[in-house]
Amino acid sequence: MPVEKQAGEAQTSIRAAFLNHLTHTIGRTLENSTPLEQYRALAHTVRDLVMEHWITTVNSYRDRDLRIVSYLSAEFLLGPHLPNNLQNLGLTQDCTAALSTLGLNFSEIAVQEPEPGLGNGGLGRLAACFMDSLATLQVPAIGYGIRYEFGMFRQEIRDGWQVERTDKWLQFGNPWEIPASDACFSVGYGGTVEMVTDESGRLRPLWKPGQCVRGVPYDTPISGYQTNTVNRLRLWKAEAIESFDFQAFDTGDYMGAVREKLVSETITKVLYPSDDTPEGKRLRLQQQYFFVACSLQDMIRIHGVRQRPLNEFHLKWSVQLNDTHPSIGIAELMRLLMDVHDFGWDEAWEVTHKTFGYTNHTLLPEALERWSLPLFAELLPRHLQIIFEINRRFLDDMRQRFLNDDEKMRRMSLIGEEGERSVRMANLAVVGSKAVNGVAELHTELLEEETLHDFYEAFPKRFSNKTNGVTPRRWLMLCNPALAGLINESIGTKWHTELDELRGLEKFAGDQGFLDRWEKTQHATKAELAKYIQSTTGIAVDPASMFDAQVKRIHEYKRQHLNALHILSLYCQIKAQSGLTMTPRTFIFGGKAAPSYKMAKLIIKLIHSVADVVNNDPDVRGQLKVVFLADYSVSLGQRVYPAADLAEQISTAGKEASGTGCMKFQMNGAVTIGTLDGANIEIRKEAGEENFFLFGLTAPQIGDLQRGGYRPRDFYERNPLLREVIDGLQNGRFSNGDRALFAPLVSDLLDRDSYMLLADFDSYSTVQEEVGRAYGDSPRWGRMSVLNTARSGKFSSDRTIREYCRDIWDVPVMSRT
Ligand code: 26W
Repeated sequence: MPVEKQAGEAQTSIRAAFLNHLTHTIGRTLENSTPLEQYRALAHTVRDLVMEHWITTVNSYRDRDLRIVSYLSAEFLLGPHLPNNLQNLGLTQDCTAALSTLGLNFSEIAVQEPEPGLGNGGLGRLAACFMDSLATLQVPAIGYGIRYEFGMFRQEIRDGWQVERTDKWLQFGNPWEIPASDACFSVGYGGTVEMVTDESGRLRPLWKPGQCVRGVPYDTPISGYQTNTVNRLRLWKAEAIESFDFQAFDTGDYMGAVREKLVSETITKVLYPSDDTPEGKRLRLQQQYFFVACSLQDMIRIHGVRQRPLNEFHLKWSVQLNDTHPSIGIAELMRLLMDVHDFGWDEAWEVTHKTFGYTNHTLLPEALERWSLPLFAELLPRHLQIIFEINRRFLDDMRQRFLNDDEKMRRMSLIGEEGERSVRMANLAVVGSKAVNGVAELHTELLEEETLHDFYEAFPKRFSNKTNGVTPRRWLMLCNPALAGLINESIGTKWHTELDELRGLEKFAGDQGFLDRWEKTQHATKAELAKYIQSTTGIAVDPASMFDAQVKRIHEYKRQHLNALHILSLYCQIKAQSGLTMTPRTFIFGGKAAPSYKMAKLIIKLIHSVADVVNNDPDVRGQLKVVFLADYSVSLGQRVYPAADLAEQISTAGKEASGTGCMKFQMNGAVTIGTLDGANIEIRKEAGEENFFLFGLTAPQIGDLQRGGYRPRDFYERNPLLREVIDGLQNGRFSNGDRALFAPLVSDLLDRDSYMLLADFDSYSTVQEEVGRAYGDSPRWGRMSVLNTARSGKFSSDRTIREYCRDIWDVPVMSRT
């Protein structure tokens, strides 16, 4: 049959190409190669196939001459490329078969891939899901970011504490990237701005930077699912302009010449591992300006290649700012247009403010970026002038509209005057963009009504919501092949690119035969995770127990410690009532804490202490197990999401902008226990109230309680179980008698409790009891699980990207039907 013949051909050619790369690219024989070398040969093999599509994509985009989406993001948290690219090419099976004819195991080779961890968490992973959907929907798009030499730190656990290790992901080269030496640019810093007269006799500002570095682009092909489209992710590396300063060398200052190189390359050395708390560090501002300056120069270059005048820049580009990190781009585009390309102010502003869109990703006030004025003036003197001028014109305009409401002007100013004067990047981003969006309904509402309220009043039409999504290709098909297979058998494969099709599963929710298969599949996936847990932590867990997972950055607002308090309360109950039986549960935690975030690190220690107590007490009779999986990453997420029964989304209401982990869990059939926060609200609406475990105060109730003088100690005093747990933390019961260990946590909870754990504890515990009962009722649980998957269609990043394309970017999306 011709189809089989084709499949045979694919296998043969993969096998030949693999052996060829092993010899000629890696320099090894099959017998003498390590799994890492085999991975590298295989990566090259697959990359070659992707590259062929890339060439055709570039040509087709050129012919279509469409507007290009430029996604500017300081983070892209891609996860492993190899399995994803194979899946997109439809070659997973052929590749697996080809390798097995050589006696090799695909999975063993694939795990060798070092993960490109170029992001902290949600924001970076969202950028990666968006790149996947853009390619799959065949939207011309370029992702621009930073090629950090060291990505997110590797987390080790020593005696229950987090220890950070450098992530040397580039140590053995990166087969997925291609340096593009034809598009290097210079980026200046510091120096002075002088007024000079140009040839036409005009007086104009001229920025003379004190330092210059070179940006070198590294391109990673981003393939779409079963399309020929391959988009480009262009990440910039900083290098010295002259890597060898001959003048310095001639005069004998060899060390000085090399130092110059080191200083320049520092800019893209390392990803800042702080999530939500901006470190007012000079290097971070340097990074932001670096990648934005390179990217805008590159866009202008491409615009020139397309033979377009620059006053049409906004017609050919839509530039999305992934949070404020790249928002200096607004001042930079103004500068390029005026100082380099001779535009007048109005002409430049016309182009600039129609070019950008700004997505906000956080409501935490401490996470809104502000740069101290002296630092800004020192690094980017010309940009500061431009920002002052944007601000002057903007405030003049606002003063007229709002009749000299000084208080309002003070709040809206791009320059903060309280304490040390600062540049407010969110205000710059809103003023300089045509569109502003939040990432979930509640989040957008809170932006409009609170955080950015003055701006919303001034420009209501500029604001919209774009609820986040995740790519079902990685987060269901790739990570959960067993469940995906069952779904394919039941409803076909259209859901791969039209996730709403999962609705077709609803009709099986009452079919006991189907539910049995569903459960069997889940059980097998859980058994795989159990094996991983055993091998990495030494802890034996039972796949028949409920897998209750909380994997995400460790942060007080995400309240991993609420989960821990609840586990301790179950433990205390068991200790008080010997023989007490409860639904067996395995609590799975994973996540990194910012290295400087003391309380988050203490929460990691707390989880380990809880694990020590609970896992080793024979009275528990194995009913509760607690595991912390070290070094949470995209690949580890791919193991956890498919194996979870219960997803913990328990942030303080009003604090989680959206959350995207919740969506990955839901797609894989986990049921959520959660607050009315972020995307939980929409997940519950889609899944149906009866298929979601809701607890806790709402955002308005949290606000009221906070304003009315919240007294956490009252909750402690009223709830004996809570008191027993907190007393135990205080008196060393859970820390081998160490009373000092958790003192900072306890005193924070009793005296401040900014995230209102104690106020929500009661409701959380009650609902957890209900969860336990529901899990014991397998037909009920199975039904809830199937319905969660069936109703997760909204949370595909394809839907999100379609909305951005329609409402903000104004670009067409290819229909696949
Ligand atoms: C400069 C310090 C800093 C670093 C990162 C401040 C803020 C951030 C990000 C905005 C944090 C982040 O990743 N936010 C998350 O974005 C996700 C994607 O929209 C949301 O789903 C999460 O709720 C939000 O916390």
